[in-house]
Amino acid sequence: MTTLQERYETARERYTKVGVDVDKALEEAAKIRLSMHCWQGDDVIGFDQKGPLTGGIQTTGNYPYKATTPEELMQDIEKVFTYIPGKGHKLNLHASYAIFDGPDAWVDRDALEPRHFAKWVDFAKAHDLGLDFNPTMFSHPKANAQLGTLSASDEEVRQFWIRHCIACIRISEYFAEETGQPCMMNIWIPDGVKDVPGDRIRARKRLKASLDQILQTDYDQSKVYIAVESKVFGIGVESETVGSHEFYMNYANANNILCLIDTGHFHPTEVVADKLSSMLLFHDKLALHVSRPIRWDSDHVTIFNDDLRELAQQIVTTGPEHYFIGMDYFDASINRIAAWTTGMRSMEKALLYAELLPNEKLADLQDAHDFTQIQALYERMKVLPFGDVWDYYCEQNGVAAEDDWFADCQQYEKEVLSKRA
Ligand code: RNT
Ligand code: ZN
Repeated sequence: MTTLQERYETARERYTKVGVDVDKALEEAAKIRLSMHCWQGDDVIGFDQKGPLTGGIQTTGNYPYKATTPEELMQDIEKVFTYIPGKGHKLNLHASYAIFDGPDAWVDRDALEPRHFAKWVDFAKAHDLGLDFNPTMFSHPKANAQLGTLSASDEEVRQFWIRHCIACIRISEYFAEETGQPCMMNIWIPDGVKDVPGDRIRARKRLKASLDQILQTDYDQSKVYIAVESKVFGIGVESETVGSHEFYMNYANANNILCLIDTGHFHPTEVVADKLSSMLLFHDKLALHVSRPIRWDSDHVTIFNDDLRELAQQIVTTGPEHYFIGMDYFDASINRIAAWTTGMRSMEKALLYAELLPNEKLADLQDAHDFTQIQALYERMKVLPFGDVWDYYCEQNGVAAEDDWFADCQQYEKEVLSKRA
C-alpha cells in the first residue's frame, strides 16, 4: 500500500509539471478563513422564540436529533470544526441565538444587549474563533415579508427593526472587542411582494431611510463591517424584493459599506463568480454567503461543483484577504453535522483546488488569446490527483481525510445525537 506521503509526492510531481507550486498552494489555502453559520444546526430556529421559520426561507426535512439548546448547538459546532482544515475560522451568529438566563430574562429583539451573547463569546474564545453577526428580521410576530420590516409602512414596526439593527451594531462591536477580530454584521430582510406590486418605489425609499438611520449610529468601522444582502425572490414574495441587488449595490457604494453577495440569490443562469472581479474594483472588501440554489430554494448544502470551483478561483485570484467568506445553507433532511461538514469541506476543497490552478499562466494565455490552450489546460487540471493533495492537506491540518470523517460523524450520531431527548 502506498502511504499518504507517497501519494502526495507523486501528486506534487504532476502539479509541478504544470508549473504549480503545491507547497505554496497548501500554505495559501490554509490562511483563508471561513465563517461558519450557526443555523445549519437547528434549522434556523434560534433560542428567542418558539415559532416556525418565516421570511420566505424554508428548511425541509425531518431528520431527527436537531440541537434544541445552546449547549447542544455548541457541542455540534465544536464537532464540525474538528473536520475543517485551516485555522482562525469564524462563527456566524444570528440575533435569534441570544441566550437568556432563565425565562424571566427574555427581552425582545430591539432590547438585545451584548450580555445576551456572553456565552457565545466564551465559546468563541475557547475555540479560537472570530465572530460575525446578523440582525434577525424573520421568525418574529413583527416580521412579515409582505408587510415589511425595515421597509414597513407601519412606522412602529419599521422603528422596531431599526432599533434591533442598532442593538446588533453594539453586539457586533462587543464581538470584535472580545475576539480581537473585526465582526461582519450582515443585514438581510425578507421584505417583498407576492404578486404584481401596486407600487415599487415607496418601500424602497423607506428601506433607504431605515438604513440611513441605522448608519447614523456611531461605531468603529475598523471593528464592525456592515454589509447588506440582496435577493432575487423569496417563497411567498415572488414578484418583487425590496432589497434587490441594484438597491443594495448602489446603497453600499454610496455609503461605503459592504455589499454581500449570496450565491443563491441570483437568477439561475447568472454566473455569480463573474461578479466578484467587478465588485472588487470599487470596494476593498466584499462579503459572501456561499450557498447552492436549486430551483426555488437558495440554500442547499454547498458541494464541490463547477460553480463553487469557479467562485473559489475568483476569490483566490482577486485576493482572499478582500473577502468575508460566510457559508449559508440549511438542510433538515440529512444528518445536520454531516450537512454542515460537507458544505464547509467543499468550500475548503474548492479553495485548495483554486490555489492549485496555474492561475498566472491562464491569465497570460488569456492576454495572448490562446483560448485553445486555456481550455485544454482546464481539462488537464481536472484529472490531476487532487484527492491526494486534499488528503495530505487535511492531515497537515490535523483533520480527518476524506475516507475517514464520515465514519466518525456516524459514531457521533450514535453516541451523542441519538441520546438527545
Ligand atoms: C435568506 C438569506 C439569509 C439567511 C440567513 C439565515 O435568503 O440568504 O442570509 O439565509 O440570514
Ligand atoms: Zn444569505
